Amino acid sequence: MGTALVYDDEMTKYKLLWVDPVCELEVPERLQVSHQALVRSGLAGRCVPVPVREATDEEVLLVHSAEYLEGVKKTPFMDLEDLMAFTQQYGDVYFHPNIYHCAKLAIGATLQLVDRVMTGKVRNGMALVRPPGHHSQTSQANGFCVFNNVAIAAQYAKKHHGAKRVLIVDWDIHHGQGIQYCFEDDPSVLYFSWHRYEHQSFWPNLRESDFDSVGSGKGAGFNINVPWNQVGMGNSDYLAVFFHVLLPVAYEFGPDLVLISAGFDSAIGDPEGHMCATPDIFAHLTHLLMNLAGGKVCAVLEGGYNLTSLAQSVCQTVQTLLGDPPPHPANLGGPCESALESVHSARSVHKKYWSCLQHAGEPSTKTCRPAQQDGPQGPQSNGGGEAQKEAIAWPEPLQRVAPSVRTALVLPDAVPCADGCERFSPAEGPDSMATAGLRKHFLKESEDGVNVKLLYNITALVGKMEKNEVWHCLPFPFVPSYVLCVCSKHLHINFNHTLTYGCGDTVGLMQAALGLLLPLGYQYAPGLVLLVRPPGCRAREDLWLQLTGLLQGLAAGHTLVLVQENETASVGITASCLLGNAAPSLGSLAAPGPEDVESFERLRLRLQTDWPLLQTTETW
Ligand code: X5A
Ligand code: ZN
Repeated sequence: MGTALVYDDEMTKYKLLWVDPVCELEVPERLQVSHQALVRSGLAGRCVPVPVREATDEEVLLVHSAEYLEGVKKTPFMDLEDLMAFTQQYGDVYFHPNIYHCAKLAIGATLQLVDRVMTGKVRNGMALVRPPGHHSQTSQANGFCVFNNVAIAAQYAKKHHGAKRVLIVDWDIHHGQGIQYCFEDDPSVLYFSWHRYEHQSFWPNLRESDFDSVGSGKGAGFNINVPWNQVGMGNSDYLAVFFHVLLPVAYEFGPDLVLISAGFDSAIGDPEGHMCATPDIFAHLTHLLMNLAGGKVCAVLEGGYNLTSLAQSVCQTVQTLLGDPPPHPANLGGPCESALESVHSARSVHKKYWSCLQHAGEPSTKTCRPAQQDGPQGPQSNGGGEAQKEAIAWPEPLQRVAPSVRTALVLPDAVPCADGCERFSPAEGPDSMATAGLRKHFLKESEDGVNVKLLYNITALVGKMEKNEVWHCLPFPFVPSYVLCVCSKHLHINFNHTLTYGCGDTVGLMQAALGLLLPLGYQYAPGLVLLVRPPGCRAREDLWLQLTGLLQGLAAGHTLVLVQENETASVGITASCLLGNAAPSLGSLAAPGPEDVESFERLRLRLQTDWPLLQTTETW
């Protein structure tokens, strides 16, 4: 397994050859700084390098028309004047004698990645490409894009790897209308996009970028647009959309492959996006997708025009693909009113297609505000080229240092240690004082037979996690109530009952995990996640593994999992999840029971005043 990195500096070898303020942002340095940052941080060295190739005509034709391909094929032989004239036919794009070559490499790079991931040669990966793809359409170039790399990849995965369902997550700040058009009536490809919209006043100014474009015919419900009607959206706004729109639907869909249209113009400092989300948020967006499709995630570069924030965001994404747990994101105060309006609109319009959204409120009547009524704080841009270059500063993401031990296990001597983990047993056992302390604080008098040594090991392990010497651990065997007092800040959510005996079925629990547990956990910002495996949850093994995987996003990866003595069989797979391996896919999920949904909604409503990340509607 491993993480593929597909890159070739040939794709830096085209640029704008005339003056055009609209296109001057799209420079070769975008690719250079992204790749250099990966090399300098040591991340590139941890990836599996995969060579690019040229796409074949047949592959281009999976999405584009023969006439358009023939047209682009002539561009390498054009002089400047012809190139300018050819460019004129399209919007916000430029041609260069070498761009056709690069556009074929950009597709080829993406397909190489899909091949490696779909055949299991690597777990996941990223393709750093230029030109980007998501705006290009059957017969036209658009928005710096020549061929639609990600749309072609989705068709290719279906055709050559038998993928039945492909999820495309487009977190670029522009609407990938080219992808939307391509799969509008196709239920096998779920396209999700958020984008700066400002009531249609932002490029590409399309009516069909609004939340009510849901797809057509058999594809109705398989196109999800979340328009941002104000600039300045931040980490909470992005996470709220993931928790309350994308993730529930994605888990219900159950993709065989996740493609990310990974544009980083949605990050802070970008001259196109004017958003405020910090680069580390991409670690979380990536992490939250990594347990879908059995971990088959391919990120493909789209936009991103602030070279500093672009490079940082690319590093955050790749480091997360490599399996390092994400650092806790800053500024999680909760989503703003405008973001909640977008969340609410998307949920309402999709409730008839997705059972996870069946409790969403009715469509709001006040969503069609006139364009000029924007909030007071938003820096107004006219969508044109003269964006004033105010310097925006943000702290560089902290280096995510990997501890020397990723996953430690405390095990009875008879149980063999799982592959890739370290058996933890401190050289020194507890001295008599420590023993007395442990007994006094954690044990009742009647519990004489308890293994004080094991208890001591667990506390020692937590101490190591506090010092970042270990990320995850799995002590065993365990008697729950003893350990609760060990950590200074913990969030105890009791899933045991539902997980074991379930009023809840897998669907209901998964939806509760996404819509309740994760938002609560993110907002609470625990220093340690204590995950207790309930007795007899073996029938729910895949659900257990999903939880184990997802919860590692919470405490910078400091997860303490407690397993019962008679559950030896689960140690190996649980440990594998802690090591960063994806949980197996749950497949597509059926509708949750109405009782589950109701109690889940009641709880969410009750808690949302204290925990704003739980909100899904603006307050009127
Ligand atoms: C890929 C991408 C943006 C085009 C903006 C044109 N394109 N105004 O980010
Ligand atoms: Zn973009």
